[in-house]
Amino acid sequence: MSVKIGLIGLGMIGRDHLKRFRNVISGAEVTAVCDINHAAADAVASEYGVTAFYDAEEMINSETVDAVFICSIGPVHKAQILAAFNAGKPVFCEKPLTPTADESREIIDAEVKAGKRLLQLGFMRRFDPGYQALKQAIDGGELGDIMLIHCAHRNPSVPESYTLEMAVNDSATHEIDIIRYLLNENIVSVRVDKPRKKTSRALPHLQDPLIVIFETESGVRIDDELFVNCHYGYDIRCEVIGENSIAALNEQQLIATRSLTGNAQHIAQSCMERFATAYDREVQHFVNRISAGLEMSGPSSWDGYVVALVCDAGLASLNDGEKHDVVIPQQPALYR
Ligand code: ISE
Repeated sequence: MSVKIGLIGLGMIGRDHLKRFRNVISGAEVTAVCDINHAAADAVASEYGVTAFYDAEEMINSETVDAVFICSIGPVHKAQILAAFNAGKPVFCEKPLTPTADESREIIDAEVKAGKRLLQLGFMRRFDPGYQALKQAIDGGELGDIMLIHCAHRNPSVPESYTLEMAVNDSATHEIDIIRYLLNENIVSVRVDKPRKKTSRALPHLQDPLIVIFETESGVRIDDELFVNCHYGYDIRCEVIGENSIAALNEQQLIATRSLTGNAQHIAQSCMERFATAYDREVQHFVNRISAGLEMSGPSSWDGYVVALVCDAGLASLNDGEKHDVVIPQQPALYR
């Protein structure tokens, strides 16, 4: 029997997932969509032949949905997640879990009280074949002791609504999660450097690029270049420096073109393009767990909470330029 999905939030990523459910995912169908923008909800509902809702809680409690798929903006995640928990329905939530760690803590407490994992968080990079191969190389020991990681997070441009804080909460959040995933350890400190030079392509309220320095429990040092108006493409780089050898994400295209102008490879222009496979795989994973009657697995609320703690420290550093420590409370047994 097909899992009936209620999808909240019809922005760019919400619409991308809608298409994914229609064209790629098996074992599930979107039966309802919800957006506070009535016209958007009505238009998408009629295009897809599904029910439109304007109120998330009403949709979550409706019998037309078995599972909740949250693609709304971060500030409304907490209320929607807690409503889904109350209705006993599994939840997929796009990152960030919540904009602050305090709100994420409330979600942890509610899930621990429920006694089972009800949520999969949308840290799609964990499902990317490249990052998975990097993890395998690290876990297999062939790189030796890991000392440094160089990351770059480049977007062609960002909309006017993108704030300086979003460089940490919305963009660096991906590196924060993937570093923990790759190294199997927590980040203990964070410092944000604001280079004196800034791209003329950035809107005046932004400082772009930024460099973020993280340190992990064992002392691995990570630098993360956040350059969200790089102009040329959506380019995500990660190079892991081990004592014996170095491993890095490769170029993403299957072919390269050789011509009079040289050797060329297409560069993705959006996260939807660059991480298409990862998105497909994370959503199929969510559906498969529900179909099999299993608890949620993969990136958890706990991961979202810990990332939010690092982001809180990152925002403090963005403000004062100092290094900030991250203190992580004991992990509840549910997430071990
Ligand atoms: C956006 O929200 C994403 O999640 C993208 O993956 C990231 O590259 C971008 O910087 C964020 O704004």
